Amino acid sequence: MRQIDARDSPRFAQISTFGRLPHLQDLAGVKAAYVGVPFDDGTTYRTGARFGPSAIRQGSRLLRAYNPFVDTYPFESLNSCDYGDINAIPGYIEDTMHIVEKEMKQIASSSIPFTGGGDHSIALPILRAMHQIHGKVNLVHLDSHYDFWDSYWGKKYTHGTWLRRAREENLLNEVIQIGIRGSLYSKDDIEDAKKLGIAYYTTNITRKETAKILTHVKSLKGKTYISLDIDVTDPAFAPGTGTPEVGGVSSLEVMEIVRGLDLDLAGMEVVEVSPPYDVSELTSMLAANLIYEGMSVLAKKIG
Ligand SMILES: [Mn+2]
Repeated sequence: MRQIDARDSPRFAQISTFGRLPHLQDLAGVKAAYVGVPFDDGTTYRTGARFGPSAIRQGSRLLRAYNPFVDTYPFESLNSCDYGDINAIPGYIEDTMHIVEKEMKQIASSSIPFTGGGDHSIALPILRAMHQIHGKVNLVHLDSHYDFWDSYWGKKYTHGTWLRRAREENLLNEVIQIGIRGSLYSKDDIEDAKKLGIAYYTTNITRKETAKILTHVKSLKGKTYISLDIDVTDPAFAPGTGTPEVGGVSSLEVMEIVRGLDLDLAGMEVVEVSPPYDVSELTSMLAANLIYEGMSVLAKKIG
């Protein structure tokens, strides 16, 4: 679809939608839709990601029609739109997960969703929806954190436990994590990655051996979902997030990884953007650009 061109209407004008695209809930003919999930009751440290979906829209006002790095017009070739937000219920994580699963199943039955979070707990109901549509999917998970801890304070559903639940529910085939770093609760966490059948690359490997990682990703067979926690990026580039870890990749490095994710794509999410901790829209602009790059790679493949 045609976005509002900044040469016709200044980019600071008009109602905020992703990429200045039309807001549509009838997805007939739409190949890719931006979907907001404004929920942050799964956070274990700083809140604020409920404001992520709208901040990403605001951060997308500078996106132009043509992506010269991927050589594509993603919005036009995917007939993209902004679906709006799924109505999360603050304070009620399990009710919200039911709502997200049901609505995402409907959305993903006709279009490929590009979701703006929201904290990372929203990944579990989205993966349940993906499983209902596609069967087991592969997961490419960009994050500074493993996110496969068993529970926090005796509770099973948080933004740090969704991946273990997804494994237990048998929703996933292969899982590749990129950008892992930071201190751990115990050395056993590393063993758990093996037990859960998860291949992971730390930030150090990610920086030195990106080509090797992308070859690994390319070897994945079947539908694959991309889950990108904005905290995979160093907080110097993306300060607006709930659980920052220093020593991460740069915004350019994460963009180049996303551009290299040549996949049979089931969907993509960018989560954990927390605008109250952001500076000068750095984080929301990066999130918007990562979604744009993801759409561009898809457009080049199927557009
Ligand atoms: Mn994280």
